[in-house]
Amino acid sequence: MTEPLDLYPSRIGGETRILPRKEPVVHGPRPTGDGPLSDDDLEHFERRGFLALEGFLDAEETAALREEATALRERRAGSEAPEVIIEPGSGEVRSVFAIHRSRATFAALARHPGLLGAVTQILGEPVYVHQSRINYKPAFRGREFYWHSDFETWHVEDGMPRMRAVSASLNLLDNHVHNGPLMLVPGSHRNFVSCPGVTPERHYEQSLRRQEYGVPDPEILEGLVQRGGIEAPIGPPGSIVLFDCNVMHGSNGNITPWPRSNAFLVFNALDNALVAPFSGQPPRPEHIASREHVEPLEIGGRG
Ligand code: 6CS
Ligand code: FE
Repeated sequence: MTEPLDLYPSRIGGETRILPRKEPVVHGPRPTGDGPLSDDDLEHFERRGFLALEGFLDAEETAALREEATALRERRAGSEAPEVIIEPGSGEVRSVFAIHRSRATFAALARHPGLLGAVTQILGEPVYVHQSRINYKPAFRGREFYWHSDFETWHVEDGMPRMRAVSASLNLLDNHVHNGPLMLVPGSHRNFVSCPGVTPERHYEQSLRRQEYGVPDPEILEGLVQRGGIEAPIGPPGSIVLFDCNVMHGSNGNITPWPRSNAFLVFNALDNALVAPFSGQPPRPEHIASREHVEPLEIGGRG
C-alpha cells in the first residue's frame, strides 16, 4: 500500500516555512440548512478560525460537568495513570485526557444536539472524537500552554491527514482576563506553519506538560499577530469556543486564586481518520489520539 502523501510536512529537520492551507475551513453546505449555527456564525468561523458562544450550556448543565471534573481531579491527584498530566514544578493536575470515554457526562456532551449539530455543520459529514481532555489550569500554579497549532501536532505525531477537525473548549469556570484564558490569532488558520527540528521519541511525555517542538518561531508568530491580532474570548461557565484545528492559540499561566478549568472535545471528520504518524514514529497512545474508538457520533445517541 502506498504511503499517504504528507500534505503538510513539518519537523523534518528544515527551517520554518509557511504553507497555504489546502482545505476549506467550513465544509458544510451554504446557505446552511438547519443547524444551531447561522450563516453569519459560519462566515465568522471561516474568516477568523474560531467562534465564541456565551451561554451555550445553561448553569445546571455546566454545574454537573464542573462537579464531575472536580471529582475527577480529586480522584486522580497524585495518580500515575497515563491520562493524568501533572503540572511542571508542582504536583497539581494539569490535564486529564479521554474524559469522553471515562465519564458518561462528557460522553453525553460529545452528543449534545447544539454542539454536535454545530460541529457537523462546520465539517459537513459524520464526526468522531479524536481527543478529549480537561485542562484544569489550577489557581496559582497553572502553567502556560505555549503558542501552537493543534493540527501541526496531530498531523506530525498522530497522522491526521488533513485540516478537517474542530475543537470545542467549554468553560467550566469563569474565564477572565486574569486567569489565563485561551488566546487565539484570528485568521492564522489559513496558513500552515511548518516547524523546524525533529520530533523527539515519546514527545508527548514532555509536550503535554511544556511544548517545545511544533511551536512557531517568534518572528513567525510576530507576523501572524501583526496581521490578525490576538483575541481572548472570556466568558462565564457554560460559554464555549469552537476553533479550527489549525488556528494558532495558546494561554498564559495562572497565578490568580481563580482556576480556569475548561473541558475540550476534539471532533474529527470520519474520512479524516488517522493514518501512520508523519513523523515516522510509533502512534501516540489511544487516550491522546483515537484510533480504535472512532464510532461516528449521533446526536443524543449511543453511536
Ligand atoms: O498534543 C496534543 O494533542 C495536545 N497539545 C496541545 C498543546 N494542544 C492540543 C492537545 O491537547
Ligand atoms: Fe492546543
